[in-house]
Amino acid sequence: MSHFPQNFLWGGAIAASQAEGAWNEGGKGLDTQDLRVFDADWDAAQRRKNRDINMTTERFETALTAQDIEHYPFRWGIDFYHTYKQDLALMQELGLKIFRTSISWARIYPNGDDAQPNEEGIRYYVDLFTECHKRGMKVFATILHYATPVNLITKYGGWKNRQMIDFYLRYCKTLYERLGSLVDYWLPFNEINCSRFNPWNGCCLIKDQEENYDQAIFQCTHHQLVANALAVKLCHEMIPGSMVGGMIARFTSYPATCDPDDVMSGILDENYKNYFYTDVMARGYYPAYSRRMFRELGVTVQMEPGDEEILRENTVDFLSFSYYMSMISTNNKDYEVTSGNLLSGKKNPYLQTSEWGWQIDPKGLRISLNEMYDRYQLPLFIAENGIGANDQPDADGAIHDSYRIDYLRAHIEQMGEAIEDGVNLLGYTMWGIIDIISCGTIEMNKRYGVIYVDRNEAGHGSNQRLKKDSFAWYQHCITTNGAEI
Ligand code: BGP
Repeated sequence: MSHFPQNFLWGGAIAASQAEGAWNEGGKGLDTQDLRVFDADWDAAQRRKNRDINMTTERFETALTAQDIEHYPFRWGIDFYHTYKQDLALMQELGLKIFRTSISWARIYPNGDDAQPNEEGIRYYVDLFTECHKRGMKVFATILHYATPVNLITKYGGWKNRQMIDFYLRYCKTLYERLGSLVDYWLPFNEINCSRFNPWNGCCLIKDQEENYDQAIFQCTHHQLVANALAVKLCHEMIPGSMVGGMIARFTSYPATCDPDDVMSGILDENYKNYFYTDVMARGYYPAYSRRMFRELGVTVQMEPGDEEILRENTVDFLSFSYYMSMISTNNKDYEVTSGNLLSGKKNPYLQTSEWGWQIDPKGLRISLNEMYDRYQLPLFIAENGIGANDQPDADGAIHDSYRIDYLRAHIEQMGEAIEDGVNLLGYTMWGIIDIISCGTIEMNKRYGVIYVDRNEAGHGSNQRLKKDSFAWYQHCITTNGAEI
């Protein structure tokens, strides 16, 4: 028996920079993801050390002129730019109702400040989204999924400069004008809370150039929150009835024990890592607890006259989030630390972890859905969920990813429970529906897809697509609307 409404949007998600490749084709300019370096020969320790949560001047300047593409995986991705028709045919075979991807800002405005948009870039997304609809899929479009035109950093200083709001809104206006009839759900920013946990991806900061990193992070965040609100306003004006959302990376956290100190630590983690961002986007104002957060960080956010009205009058139509794992909250240093999406945290003794150390917690998804719906009474959308694993084809080329089926089944079960709890859940776009470059670790071997891509961490391989065992499983899940998983 299915808990899911008949119009539930079963889908899959990717991001332009992690999939398209064609980094300098079709008129595209250089963007921040093209500058992230990776070496397939790095061992585990070097991979951990070199994860560029913080970009450096030296690495930035080296990458600006680098012509080798092997060590810049986002420059080749899985060549989705050229293979999207075959890939969407596979997604149609899966039975997807909706496809989430991001639009590459540097394909539309190669330098971010160009007088005119790049027509070839617009045409690519018109073709891509038209192909989605032809194959029975709605489109969930992320306007900015980290990849910002580099010229906006070198010439204007990136998101620290309030002028970025104008450049971003001009980009939004072009998208609404030229793609408005092809997009069903708009998302201005992917994981707008990422700026705190990966300041390069989130807000293009180069750590060694910042005297007060936290100050820069939260000023950039303010500019993005204002931009998010103005993107909502503009979309509603240009496309009446449009659905424009907000998104965070959901860092669900539990108190390690019933010790009141742990409980308070849990409240602060939930507020500071999650709710600060969704409160501003969904309630329309900076929450009272943010004053203490900023005081303790030594941050003073510079607001301009009118900012508070912009935030209050332009809240989002739905909230979405990525959900992979959960953490625990405590000030007790004795807890073992484990990895997670965008951050590390303390290990929960009741949970298993993925190969990359992320704690697998399906019930945490039900908890997150209940808490967010109860807080805002807004429709919710799970924009990302999945398990990264080093899938290997066996002798006959099959990929038996039973661990992925187990992970997805457990999380979809909990989605059904949340809907039974009364949560209005619009849809679910499984992350990395096809293998793509990992955003956090830049590894091709951290695979999420139900579709395997024959490409190694140096970008070599046939680039052929293979259906994993999870392909047929997800296909049946969709066919039965979540009843038979
Ligand atoms: C989220 C990003 C995605 C994706 C996902 C999985 O934070 O929005 O782009 O990368 O994390 O993380 P990773 O690719 O690092 O395994």
